[in-house]
Amino acid sequence: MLQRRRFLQQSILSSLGFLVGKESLQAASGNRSGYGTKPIVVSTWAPNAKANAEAWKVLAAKGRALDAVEKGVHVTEADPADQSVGYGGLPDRDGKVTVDSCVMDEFGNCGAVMYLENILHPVSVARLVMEKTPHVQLVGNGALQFALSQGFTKTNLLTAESEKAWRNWLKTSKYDPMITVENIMERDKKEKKKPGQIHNHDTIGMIALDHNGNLSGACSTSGMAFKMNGRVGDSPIIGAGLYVDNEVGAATATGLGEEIVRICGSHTIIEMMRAGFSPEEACKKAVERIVKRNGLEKARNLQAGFIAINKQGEVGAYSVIKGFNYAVHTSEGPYTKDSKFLV
Ligand code: SD4
Repeated sequence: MLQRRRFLQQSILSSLGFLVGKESLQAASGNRSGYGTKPIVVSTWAPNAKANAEAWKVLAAKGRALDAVEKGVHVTEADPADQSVGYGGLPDRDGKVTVDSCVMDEFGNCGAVMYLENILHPVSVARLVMEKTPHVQLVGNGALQFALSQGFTKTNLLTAESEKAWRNWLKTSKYDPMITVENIMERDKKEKKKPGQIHNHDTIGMIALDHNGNLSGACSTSGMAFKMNGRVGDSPIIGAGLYVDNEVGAATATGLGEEIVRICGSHTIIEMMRAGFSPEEACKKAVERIVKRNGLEKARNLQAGFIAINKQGEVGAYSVIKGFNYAVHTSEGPYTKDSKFLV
């Protein structure tokens, strides 16, 4: 029923557009609550509102969505307080910070770097892989050599705080990517942090729709803390951590990468939106696949969260368990929102 209503809404708006032109259609569909808006930028996790603010500068100046997401992601990559991305990221079990990143533009072009060390802005290297090489993905030392050849310089990404956390972890050496709400609350209490301050999953996935109605996205992470050396998650995998189809929408992910890769999460969401589901419904469908595969009991102990926007600038999100949130910035200003969750 809802689907039908949405379809009718869209058909009416489309015929309006046909009759009175594109600008009126935009006005009609513009900032109406429950409907879409453009330009718009959306990021995984509320603290990434600061990254959105930077991206918004590009969008507000009628710039390209791709430039917006690259600029926006730079903020989080350079922020030592975010221990899941770039500088200050938690290292792997060998004490090495290895970063993964990708971008995708309105033409379906994409680029990615994985298992890259000592580079502050992997998202920009990913963009150059897309723009300057015949390839889509570069990994490890090859990615590093390419970055250096493009003028990037080496930066030690391991901060004293993250090194301390790693040395602390070495005492037990227990890899625990299964994060329950209870665990998070317990850790908050133990570390005397305000609830919600611990974000074991803090990867930035950012998607944007620009003034011209074009979509792009970027994703950047240092991956799961204390992962095996060489491990790569979903974030730099096109179709898993990020997907953009300029006819349909854009989606990106955060959380336990192995689960997101298994269901090709972001691409699944795009296909659901193509089939007529709203961004929120599409994200929910992806979450349902994860939960179905794992069973309820196991799913209760893992987190994966998705955000999506469609071509109209409508936003949606969904996660497996409680605790995922996201940040949005439009011409009406910034806001953050708690995602709905399934389990
Ligand atoms: C990964 N999806 O490497 C990433 C982790 C993440 O916030 O989202 N961290 O699996």
